[in-house]
Amino acid sequence: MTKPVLHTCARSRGLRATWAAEEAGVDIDLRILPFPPRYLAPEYLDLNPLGTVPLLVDGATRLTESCAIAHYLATREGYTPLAIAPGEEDYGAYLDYTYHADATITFPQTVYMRFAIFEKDKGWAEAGHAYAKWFHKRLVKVEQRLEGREFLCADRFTVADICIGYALVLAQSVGLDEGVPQSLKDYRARLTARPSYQRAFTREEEGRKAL
Ligand SMILES: N[C@@H](CCC(=O)N[C@@H](CS)C(=O)NCC(=O)O)C(=O)O
Repeated sequence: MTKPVLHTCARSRGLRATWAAEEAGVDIDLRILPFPPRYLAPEYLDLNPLGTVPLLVDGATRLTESCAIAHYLATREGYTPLAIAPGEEDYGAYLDYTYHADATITFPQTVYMRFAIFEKDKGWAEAGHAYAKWFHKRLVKVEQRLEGREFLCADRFTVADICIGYALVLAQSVGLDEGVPQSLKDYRARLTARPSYQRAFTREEEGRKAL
């Protein structure tokens, strides 16, 4: 079997993939790029014309969606406890929270980042802050799901926790933590205390420092 190559930027959504690789024990070739690669590593566009990270290349298989990559790495050689198989209780919830993470939660976070941080001088900061509010309101589903639960699905840690957990990590690093409920901060603290998260974070930081 080939060794999967993960192209990513430290602390980007690719952290979902680096973290999943550590949890699943998949030996990946981690290639850290400067951010944004579109401008700082234009040759990357030959590999991924979108210019986005992460990109996973595994033989002829190529994926550019962080949550799909996390699920792929967890199931590359068959189902593992990190994923939930069809027929198992919480299979639907597992899919739902895994997709929910980027499509519904990280989406308003990135609009906030663009308008309120990266391009705030263009006069769009107000729109950015409106998306911050939208982000906070959208946490209600995860907040309710975790009432009385340690993890999102099947009473165990899964890729759904990685995908949602990353959005909460991002919230903290981009100044969106004020509107995050305490229960979700506690959940994030449980997730980021995992040795596999720590290893993934450190690997990415080492790659970033070596640029
Ligand atoms: N839905 C994709 C989004 C990928 C994405 O937009 N990644 C950001 C970094 S977190 C990026 O590459 N931004 C730089 C750019 O668009 O040039 C995923 O979950 O991986």
